[in-house]
Amino acid sequence: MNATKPENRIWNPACECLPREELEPLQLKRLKKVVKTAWDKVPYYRRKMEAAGVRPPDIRTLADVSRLPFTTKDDLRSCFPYRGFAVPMERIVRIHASSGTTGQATVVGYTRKDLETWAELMARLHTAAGITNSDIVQIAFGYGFFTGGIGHHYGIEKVGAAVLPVSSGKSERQIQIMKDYHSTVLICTPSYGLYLAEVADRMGARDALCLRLGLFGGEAWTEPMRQALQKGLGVFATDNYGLSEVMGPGVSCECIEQRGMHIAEDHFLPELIEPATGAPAPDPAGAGGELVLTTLTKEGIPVLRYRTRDLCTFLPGNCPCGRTGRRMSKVSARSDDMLIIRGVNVYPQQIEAALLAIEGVAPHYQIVVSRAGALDELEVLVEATEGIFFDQMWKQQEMKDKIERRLEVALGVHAKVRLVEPGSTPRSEGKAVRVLDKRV
Ligand code: DLL
Repeated sequence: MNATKPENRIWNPACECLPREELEPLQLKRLKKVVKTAWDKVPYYRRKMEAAGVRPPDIRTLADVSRLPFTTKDDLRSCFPYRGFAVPMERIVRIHASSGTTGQATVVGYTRKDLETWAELMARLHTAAGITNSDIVQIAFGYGFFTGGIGHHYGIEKVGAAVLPVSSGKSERQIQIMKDYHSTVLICTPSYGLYLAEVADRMGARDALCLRLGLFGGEAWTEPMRQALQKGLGVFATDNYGLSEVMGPGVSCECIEQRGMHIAEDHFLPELIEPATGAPAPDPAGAGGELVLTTLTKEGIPVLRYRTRDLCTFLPGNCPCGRTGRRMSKVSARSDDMLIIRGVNVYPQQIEAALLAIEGVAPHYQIVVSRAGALDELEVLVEATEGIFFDQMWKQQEMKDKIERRLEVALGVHAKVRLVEPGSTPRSEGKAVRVLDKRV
């Protein structure tokens, strides 16, 4: 059963509900300052700005941000390890880094003030999701260079709830801890949350859990996945977004309305662009675009116009919760996750949404891309629920045909479906790897 919607609480109404006519001058003041700091203190930024023919005094309005050059992950990699820092090492008190699995790691340094800002943003996020000082919060994100575990940790402490700093992995032990310590909140990736629901079921522990809230982030997930998490864990599930290059979690978060993630606009200036051209997205509330972020207050590593590669839209209208921060939709995909199958663009999340809308399909799947001669082949391994897989085998062909038809309508290209045994696709303890691309 889904948990009930929590009460609407706001951690810092003075900042989170700031009227836009006050927010924008504050953003402009901070933007000018961060651009000047980047120019003065980080030779890399000065070179890029000079090449683009822009200097700090050219930033007179918020719209002038578009005159600044973009920063990409490769740019940050080129500053490895510390060349992007804008303060001397004596002022850096924490270092995080990306995992480096896809290339040179990107390194982020935080001053004491940056850590205070981060904890404040996390406290806003946790309060927005319904956490109070009575909660017992199990953090099942990895602790370490990854920003998920430690980032959430300090926000929970600031709110005054009790943290169980369990970190990720050892899934049966996670469930045992949930039972023994009466955890009321679970924080992890959505894919790990689903796996934990499955483990709880297997252990017959579901009814012994006291979870009421689930805060999920770190990877893209769909609305049907929210339903699966809410049902599987008995939680009220909210999304939260961030990236290590600009801070970690805390950039944006859903409130209890579950209708888009409020961006902490007093600390990050968001833009939406067309990924192919870099021009402003023509229809931010419709087709949307790639999110670009500029940090407005970070001291250790200021980041100008970071291309996140995350695709989303900006939601129009005000949120009933009272926060004024612009809301971004759930991230629909990463532009670099796009698969081109026989000339058609396919995103893993389109497959997820189509699959989970079909009854009898478990929320676990894997996408395999291969090449047969000159043609790309898309195969989706889909786990059927136990009832269908074991008890109603005659239904399997019917189910497979139904999924293939649904996928073809959703994707515009044929995908071969293989129904596989429950529990047989890979489970993740962190971010799920959904695509196995055998072409590369
Ligand atoms: O994943 C920070 C984080 C930790 C956010 C925990 C939320 C919770 P990175 O490892 O640098 O940082 O990965 C950042 O993950 O560009 C997105 O592609 C993806 N991502 C993060 N949160 C979400 C989300 C952390 N809620 C990259 N929805 C980002 C969709 C997300 N994608």
